[in-house]
This record gives sequence, structure tokens and C-alpha cells, in this order.
Amino acid sequence: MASQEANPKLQRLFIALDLPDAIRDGVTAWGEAELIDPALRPVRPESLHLTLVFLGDREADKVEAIGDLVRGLSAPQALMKLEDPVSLPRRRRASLFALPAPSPATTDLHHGLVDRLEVAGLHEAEKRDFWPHVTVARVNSEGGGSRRPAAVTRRPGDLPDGVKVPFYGVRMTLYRSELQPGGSRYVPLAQVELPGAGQQ
Ligand code: 2AM
Repeated sequence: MASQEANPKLQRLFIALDLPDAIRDGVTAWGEAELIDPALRPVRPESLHLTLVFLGDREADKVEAIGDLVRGLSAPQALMKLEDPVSLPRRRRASLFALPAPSPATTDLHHGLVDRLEVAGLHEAEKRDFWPHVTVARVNSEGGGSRRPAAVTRRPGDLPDGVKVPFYGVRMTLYRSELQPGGSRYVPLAQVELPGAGQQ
């Protein structure tokens, strides 16, 4: 399959829900205390998000069309709530830690987006089920040429109650993921504000 490395013209894209500042700040403060195992690489505060659709590596002409589609959406409110951290994969050594964010509204938003992208010929739905979550840390590999994740001995503890309150997604954003030495950087390309943004 084509990749960014093989073809530098490709752009790695995804559409995400942005979190309210209060929730992002709460997750960041929790992470400073809990994502401290040396094997962990916490997600930068400005990069915390909930992925709605991962689009993968796309040609520049498709990027324009996807951006137009996102800007033209009249999206409904998306109420959600974060849960205590879990690690993935479930039955093997953790490679990432995420906060599940189960929400019928977010799942509807995901399906609505996928349908529109498919009708426009811009995306093919993934076979696996949508799992709304916010990734908070990735695990470094154990080194020595191995790609296996390092062991995490100090697992993150639960979220404080103040971060587990319901909130509305702030906006939907089309991001380009840029691989950089210090970790990926996400550049917003197109956005649409959501009704009820940030209310709790
Ligand atoms: P993750 O947080 O579960 O790792 C930018 O990389 C965003 O796209 C991240 O939120 C990431 O999900 C998601 N992503 C990356 N690769 C993906 C893939 N192959 N399938 C689905 N989502 C992916």
C-alpha cells in the first residue's frame, strides 16, 4: 500500500472531535501525575482528541474535497463522557493507554460522516467497529531492535471525578498528521463548530 514515506505527496488525514479546554486541562493535570512510567510517551495536551474517522494517506486533490465536506456539515450536538484509562491491546503487553468515551451521539456522528464520505467517493468504511476514545499515551518499544512495547510497571490510576463529567464536543476538525522526531504533530485543515460546544 502507498505510504507517506514512499510518496511524500501523500498526507495522513483523520477527522476528530476537539475537547473543551476544561476537559483537556483536567486530562493533562491527571496525566502529569499518572502517566509517569518511563516507558510512556504521553500525548501532548494540544494533540488530545477523539478520532471520528481515520482516513489514512491521501492525495492532495482529495484533501481539498474532504476539507470542503467537513466545512459543509451541519453536525448535531455530541454529548460524551470520559472513562478511566484502559490499555490496548487487551490481552498482550500494552502499546497504548486510552480513555474510553462511549457515546451514542458520537457513534452517530461517526456513521453519518462515514456515509457522507462514502457517497462522495472519498472513503471506504473500515470493517472494525468504531470505538470512541481519547489516546493519552503510547508505549516506547523495549529497544535492542525489538518492536515489542516496553513493560509499563507504573500503570496510570483512575481519572478524578471532575474529569468524568458529561461534555459536548467543541468542533469537528480535519487534521493532517505530520511525523516529527518528538512525535506526531496534528495540523488543522478544516473545521466545523458543534452546537452546545463545551457546555457541561
Ligand atoms: P489512536 O489514538 O487510537 O492511536 C492520528 O494518528 C489519529 O488517528 C489517532 O487518534 C489514531 O488513533 C488514529 N489512527 C492512526 N492510525 C489508525 C488506523 N490505522 N486506524 C484507525 N485509526 C488510526
